Amino acid sequence: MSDVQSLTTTALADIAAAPTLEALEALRVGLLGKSGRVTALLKSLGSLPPEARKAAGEGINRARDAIGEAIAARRAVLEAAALAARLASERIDVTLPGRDGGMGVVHPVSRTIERLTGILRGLGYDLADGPEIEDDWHNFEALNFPPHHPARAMHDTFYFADGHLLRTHTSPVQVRAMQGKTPPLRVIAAGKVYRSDSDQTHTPMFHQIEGFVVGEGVSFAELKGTLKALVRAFFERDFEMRFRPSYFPFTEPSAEVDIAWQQPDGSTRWLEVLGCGMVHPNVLRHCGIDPEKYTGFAFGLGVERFAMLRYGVNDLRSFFDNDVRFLGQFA
Ligand code: 2NL
Repeated sequence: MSDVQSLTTTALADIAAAPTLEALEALRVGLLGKSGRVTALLKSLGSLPPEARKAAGEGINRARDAIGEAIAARRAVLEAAALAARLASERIDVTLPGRDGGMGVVHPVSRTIERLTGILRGLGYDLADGPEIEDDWHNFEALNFPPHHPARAMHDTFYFADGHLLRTHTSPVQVRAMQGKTPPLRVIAAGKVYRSDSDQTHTPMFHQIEGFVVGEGVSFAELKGTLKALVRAFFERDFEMRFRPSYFPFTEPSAEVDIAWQQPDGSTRWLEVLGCGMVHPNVLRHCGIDPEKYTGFAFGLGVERFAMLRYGVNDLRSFFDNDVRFLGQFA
């Protein structure tokens, strides 16, 4: 009996002093586990004389119950302390202000489109929209590109297996805007175009803005006046401009427009900024407009080129890297 008494006294002291849940569990296994000391005492009952077994058994059972209760009580204390420590370490101050992601800015390509379309809307043009996945007819045929004509090879076209393609210019939008309409028409189209071309000055996707006017007696003189007004309003400066003869399948005559651009060293050089011309009679016919009654002019420009000139960007590809350190400068 004194064995049980001293075992219990030591066990209760150890349990009360157990510093961690792991230490407490080790004590439990050592006392109440399969090969624990209390378990061993119970097993030893059989070697006692029969008349002593009952009292000894009751004593050991009381010790076992007392030890079990002490372990449970200590575990509750240690668990409460562990929870409190965890809550303290993971404490979140919900009254702190949130981390600010910063204010976004409009992409310089979008800003340029907004500027150019804003100017042209002020000149009375309507804004048209159309699909980026086109068919051969709207992208080429209607625009007077004959089948197998070498001008098609100038547009490095992305084709789908079923013969559809990614539009190589915004002109198919213009075709759709002409179809079934009665002049006078003033329409602009702006958006993404795709050509399989990638180097310092070409990206496989870029942006175009095109405009056309179709009506009775529309002339090249009006085209020149319109483009002078557009360039002047966009750059907020006057430029010397020249119209250089060129070729597009969809216009005749055609011209490329250069502006006299001031270099940082003070000298000027001619920079090509636009393509334009009088809408080819075949294009009008394809769109259901009578070329004997109506004429039209049209022009097209690369948005990134205008953005680079206006904002002084020298690498076209920086528009598409999505580096916020670059984009953030256009706030
Ligand atoms: C360029 C040249 C141009 C057009 C686009 C056009 C559209 C129709 C009919 C006739 Cl529906 N023309 N668009 C005309 C001349 C030039 O773009 O260098 N773009 C970047």
